[in-house]
Amino acid sequence: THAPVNVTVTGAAGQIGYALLFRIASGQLLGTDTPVKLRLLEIPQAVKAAEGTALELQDGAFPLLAGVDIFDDAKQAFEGTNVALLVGARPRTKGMERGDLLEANGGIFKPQGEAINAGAADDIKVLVVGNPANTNALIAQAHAPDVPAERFTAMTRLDHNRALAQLAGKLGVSVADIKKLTIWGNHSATQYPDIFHAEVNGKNAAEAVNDQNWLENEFIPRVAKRGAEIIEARGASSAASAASAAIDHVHDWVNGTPAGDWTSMAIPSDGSYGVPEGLIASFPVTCSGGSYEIVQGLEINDFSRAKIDASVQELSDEREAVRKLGLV
Ligand code: NAX
Repeated sequence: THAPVNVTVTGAAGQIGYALLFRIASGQLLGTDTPVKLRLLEIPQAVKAAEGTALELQDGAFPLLAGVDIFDDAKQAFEGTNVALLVGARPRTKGMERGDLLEANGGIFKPQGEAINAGAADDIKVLVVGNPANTNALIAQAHAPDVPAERFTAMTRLDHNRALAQLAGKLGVSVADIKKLTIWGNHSATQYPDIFHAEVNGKNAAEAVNDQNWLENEFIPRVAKRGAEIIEARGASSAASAASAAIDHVHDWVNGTPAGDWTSMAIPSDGSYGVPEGLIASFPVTCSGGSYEIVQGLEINDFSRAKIDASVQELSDEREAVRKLGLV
């Protein structure tokens, strides 16, 4: 076994936090030979609720859980941390303009970026889940100049997993039969789930589907609007599935993607596929040895190009908006 890995979770008392913490404590984030120390960050009003969750974590008697500490101060919460899951964010409330939303989240992700810069471990890996996830990641990254930029990522794995499930359902196969699916762009309604390079039991998925109408008018909108569908059905937003995707994202980043497959992560663009450098955009990536690489050389057809460009344009607009607010 290794020394305990410090994992900081923000928004720990929220609904994603509640689903996420038990999965981490059980060893599903980093592997079943890696003990973890949890560092929970909450706002002062929610610290008591986080303490309640910590009691339940204790009652889980998880052999890999080496401790739980609770903070309402970012500097302390990120001290020595190896993995940071930034879940807590300011949701959009009724009548809120986009500028207000970005500004409110700037008030959260700027100090958290600074705290990561000041005190996190050298091998820090950051996953932003709290929305608008891509741009929140950009803000945090901008305030952590001493941390390599590529350590800041945002979550599109839930979208990836949703797309896998929809495609498997359409073709009557298991999700395990599908490989090389990609989410491109922003974690928002403009995201583009791409099946043109995906394989189903070794055959091209788009050819296996052979139904452009389904692709355009059912699959893509269903994946992109799945969050709203869940809210409608459940009366609350996706929580356990979001937590599960966060586990998958970090697990694969740390432990690698399987040979012959890739996953989707929103990462700082290096200019690949015409995505402006620096934008935190979702790409097809492979992971190995604790780092990731964008899958290169995929042919992008006109249909995909237009969808990718539209989502990337939205990311550029968000970056422009936070630049104007002085947040990046
Ligand atoms: P909840 O409202 O249940 O929990 C959020 C928690 O964050 C609250 O306990 C709150 O006190 C805490 N918080 C707020 N500001 C904080 C700060 N500055 N420091 C520490 N904690 C803070 O929301 P939940 O359902 O858990 O969702 C969390 C975030 O995930 C939301 O922004 C949501 O939009 C986002 N999602 C992102 C997804 C993705 O795929 N990237 C999917 C699921 C989810 O919608």
